[in-house]
Amino acid sequence: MSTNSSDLEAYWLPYTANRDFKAKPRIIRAASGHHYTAEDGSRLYDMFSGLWTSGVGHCHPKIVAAVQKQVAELDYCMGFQVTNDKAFELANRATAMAPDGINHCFFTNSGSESVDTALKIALGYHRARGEGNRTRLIGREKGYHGVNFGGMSVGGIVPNRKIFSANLIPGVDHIRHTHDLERNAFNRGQPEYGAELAEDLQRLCALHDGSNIAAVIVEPVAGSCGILPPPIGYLKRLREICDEHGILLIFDEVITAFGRVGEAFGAERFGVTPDIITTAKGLTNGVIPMGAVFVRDSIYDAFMQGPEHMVELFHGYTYSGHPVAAAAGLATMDIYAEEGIFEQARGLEQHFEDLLHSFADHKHVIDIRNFGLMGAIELSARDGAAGARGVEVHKKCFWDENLVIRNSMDIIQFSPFLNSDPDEMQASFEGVRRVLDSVE
Ligand code: PXG
Repeated sequence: MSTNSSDLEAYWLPYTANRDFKAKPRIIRAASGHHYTAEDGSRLYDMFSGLWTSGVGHCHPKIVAAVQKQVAELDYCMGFQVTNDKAFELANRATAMAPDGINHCFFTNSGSESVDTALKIALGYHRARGEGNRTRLIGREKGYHGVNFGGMSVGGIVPNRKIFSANLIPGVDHIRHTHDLERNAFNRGQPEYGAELAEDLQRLCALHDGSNIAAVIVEPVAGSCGILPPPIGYLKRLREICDEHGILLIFDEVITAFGRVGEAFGAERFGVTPDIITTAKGLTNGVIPMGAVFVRDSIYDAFMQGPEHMVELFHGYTYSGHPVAAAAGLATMDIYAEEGIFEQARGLEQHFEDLLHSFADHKHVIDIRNFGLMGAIELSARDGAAGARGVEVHKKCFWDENLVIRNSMDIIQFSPFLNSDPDEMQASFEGVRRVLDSVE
């Protein structure tokens, strides 16, 4: 039996073209700060900060030390009925950063679990208040809310849903997406046009009757579909319509929370407070898997009734509030505060935006979108081979320029470190330009 990493058959990679990958694998064996080390020893600059996860850089010494200490002190303890000290500490720290009125959080292990947890909390909340008829869930076209059945159902990315079409959860509908190449192409930051698309929620309230709708879930800035910042005024209008009909508003901030848009939460940056916020990724800087669902006090309070010996919410994961993950989260919160990470991120926005938009005149580029430290360059598709140009750019960046970027079909995406060095950022985009110049 072989056990070395050169035998590639056993591992079925997620969201990856397995056969193509295994023909010429891209395998990382180490990381430090803003760089990866590949198997052959080459050093690569990470233009995606992990997978939106590792905003303060890889192997940050404070997180490494906290995890090492914790795993030797308390590796695990059950999270049901008995739990650990670090989970409480992290809940206190993280909720202190949340918008006013949001002072409770529920721990999960991923963004997908956070989303499904949030949807369940929304349904349970209405039922606890005697509005059990509010069962309908509303997502948005092009939304990404992870891969579990609830999140996939409210999500709006077609390839993710296609083979499960008949198995999605019932009672879900979608408002229209806000992508508008005609009116908003090459816009910097929030698009000027499209606030009126929030009225699509009124259409669904008229169709289903607003009193039957439990919650609406959107990403404040849609990420996975290729960065769609909210049109100016759009989120505020969604909030108003939700209030008008008694619908809970859920912001999926798995990407946007913890500095990616220059504040602790997108909610803060956009000045719109949802009822529930889902997070993961930046909660622990990606070091140990963990997610958290933040809820308004009124939601938590609605569950805290009935006999006190009874479980209020029949939901939880074996690893909810895992002590080692919580220790990583606490160290991450320390770094955010001590190193002024969100301020650094905010300070890099203009430079990042200028670098991205310097590609506007490139022959392959049909749109550029950005907000905070989230950016996308959309390339035109080759005739009859949608996605081929994007993946070629990804691979050439890796092999020819020692750069890790992501592509989603023909959209190339960037998630710089929150504490990027401006010169390194510039040099990395020069590499991307050489690649774009070299592909057909
Ligand atoms: N919600 C949002 C908004 C996300 O971005 C999830 C939920 C699911 O999280 P987990 O931890 O279950 O993967 C995500 C995940 C990309 C990309 O290329 C983004 C994600 C995952 C994979 C790729 O933008 N985000």
